[in-house]
Amino acid sequence: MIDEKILDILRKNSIDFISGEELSDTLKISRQALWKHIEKLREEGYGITASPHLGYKLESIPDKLYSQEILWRLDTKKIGKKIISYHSTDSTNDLAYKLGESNASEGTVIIAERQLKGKGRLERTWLSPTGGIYFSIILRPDIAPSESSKITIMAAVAVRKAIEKETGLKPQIKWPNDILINGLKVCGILTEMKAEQDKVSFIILGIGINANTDFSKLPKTATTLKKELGSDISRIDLTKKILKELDFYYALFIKNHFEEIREEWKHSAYMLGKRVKISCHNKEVEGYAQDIDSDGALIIRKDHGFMERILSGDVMLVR
Ligand code: BT5
Repeated sequence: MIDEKILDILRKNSIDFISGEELSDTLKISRQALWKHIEKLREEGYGITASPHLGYKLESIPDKLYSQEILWRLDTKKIGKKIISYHSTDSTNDLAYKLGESNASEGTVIIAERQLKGKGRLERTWLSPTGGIYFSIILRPDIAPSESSKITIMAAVAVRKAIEKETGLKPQIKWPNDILINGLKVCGILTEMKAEQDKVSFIILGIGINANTDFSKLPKTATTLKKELGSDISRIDLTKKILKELDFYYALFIKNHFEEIREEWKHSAYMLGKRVKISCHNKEVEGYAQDIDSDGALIIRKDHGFMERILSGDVMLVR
């Protein structure tokens, strides 16, 4: 808490030095204790200049996914009111799931610099080296389990928008859970849920983004924002933008405005109108990707005009 208060005061006075006396008086701690806190913050990567006559000044902040950095002026209503950050964990989805079971509040975010056992769908692996952004959010929507795929659609729309706003890039959404740039995967989304009969008790929305990740550590089908832009991005700024967009689109979703979300999805869909092959539940379906319906299912127009509705699966473009 003291560290956060120090950062708060230094940020507000970022143009000038603030004297050690003023700082320690405001925080009601000794000058010696203040110095220890400053040293700790410097070890965490904060650039704080200390001058014997002038006091302290914040020169730079580290690009680490510290909760206090993401929370600074975040200004969301629900998503990210509480953020817990880790340097390393097996899977943020697993941690969030445990918290979900212990009644953690809706919107709580678990974020990590890297994951040792990052999860994709169907027990696949999500490679999660440092430089990426890996986080999971606890959601408690009042919906039936069959509606949960709409959450993935909502999240894809929000993340796509945030990446576009932050970087100027134009990502596309590949149904159901990928965000692509130039046909390569930059982000994956994994929604898991706990449900009782016909009601969801909570959903864990997990999002992994290849931000400044070392490109050579990822599969050939992947790209990173750094590679696409030719320079590092601020992971803190991007994370804040994503949480803000999620706050906005989740509120729309809760107010039953899925139709608007669906329209936006369609504008940036990767393969609508194209011929695709989908693997789902040990079968393959081929045809033209026609639309997504009001449940977030993909509608395929097969040869001879038959329509098939697909709730989940892996889509490949047929060339
Ligand atoms: C996904 O699965 O795309 C969901 C990924 C969700 C990751 C987040 S990170 C935070 C949270 N905590 C977790 O443990 N998970 C979530 P799927 O559609 O099944 O894609 C997995 C496939 O993508 C793998 O089989 C690889 O082929 C490929 N892949 C693995 N790591 C990748 C990466 N970093 N970038 C791009 N592609 C990757």
